[in-house]
Amino acid sequence: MSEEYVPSPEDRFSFGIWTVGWQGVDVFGTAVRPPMPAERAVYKLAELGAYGVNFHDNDVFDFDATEAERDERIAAFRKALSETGLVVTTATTNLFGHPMFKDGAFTANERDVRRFALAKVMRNLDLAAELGARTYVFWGGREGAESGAAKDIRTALDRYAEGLNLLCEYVREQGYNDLRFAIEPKPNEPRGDILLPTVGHALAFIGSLAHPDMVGVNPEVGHEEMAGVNYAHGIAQALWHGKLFHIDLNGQNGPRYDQDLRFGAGNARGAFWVVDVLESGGYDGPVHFDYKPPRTEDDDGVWASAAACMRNYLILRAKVRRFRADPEVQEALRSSRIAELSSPTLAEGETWRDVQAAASAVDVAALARRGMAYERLDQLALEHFYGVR
Ligand SMILES: [Mn+2]
Repeated sequence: MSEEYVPSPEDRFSFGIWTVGWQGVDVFGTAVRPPMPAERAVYKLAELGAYGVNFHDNDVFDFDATEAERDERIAAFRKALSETGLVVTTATTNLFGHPMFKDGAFTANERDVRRFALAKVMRNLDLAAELGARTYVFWGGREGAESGAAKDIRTALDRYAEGLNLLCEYVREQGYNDLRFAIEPKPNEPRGDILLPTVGHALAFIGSLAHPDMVGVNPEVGHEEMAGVNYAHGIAQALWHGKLFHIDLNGQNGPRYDQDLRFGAGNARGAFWVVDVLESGGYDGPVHFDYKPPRTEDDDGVWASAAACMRNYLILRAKVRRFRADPEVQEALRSSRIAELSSPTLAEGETWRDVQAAASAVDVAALARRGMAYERLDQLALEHFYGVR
């Protein structure tokens, strides 16, 4: 039975190098674990059954590395990738760690910061393309403010769009045709309020860009739940727009600091519906985890938590499949008229006139009396989730 929960590269699980490499530095405490070279993360993740990795430029080499150091670090990373067969699915830029980015990168008030940030991205786009990444993520964690007069939000959005438009041009002119951009929303932390706080804000913003077809979203479970919204609904809407380019799976217990728990922890029942949406089709990117092994863990704990992300996904996938295949569930779905929502409200050839004319024939009292039977349906889902069916 437990055999089916063993990850393999066909499952397309991927991890950020920074996840298992997190040293546990937080607002109140210093590092609890030693630095982890990117290549060690690659070898260990391959052993655990992962398929790919995602990296920030400064996960591989330091911000102030010399050219020789940069080359040496990239060579070690590359060697680990070729020896393990792990794929670079995704890459991104660290535009938040260095003190120069204290007021943001693309939307920093200081113009020189913005120009440096764009050059830093372009340099890592070259490396990302060389390593075969298909998605390039933008998490604008420092793009925001703590106070009202500090940032003119409409002007900041002008600069945000200007930056992404320039980078789209760069990718097109360099001929990196396989590369797409994905914006990762977050409501707050590290800034008091971050620009593009939710999936909805990001989707609306993308529509105003010069090359909207090149840009999608990378929603993170915890970030949406920090905003109190339903992650499964968020990714379903992103799929509906054709914009779910990437996902960041992890765990969170509601609106509080960004917990970055392993996937399946935190809002576990929410995770069941997340897997249900992903398994129902339409998402073709890697099943990517962006979590942080808690500060309480030593090196063994780091790998236990990484393995658990994949195992929990496979456990939930098996449960979701059993739920969908259960004849009693199928009968309950019929009782709740789930399939009826697929019928367009107007029949072919009808107009508003037909709807208007038919209104008097609708049995209002009968519709008002009839229950939707969602409680029975949801109890079946819960029982599959609890493991008693
Ligand atoms: Mn997070």
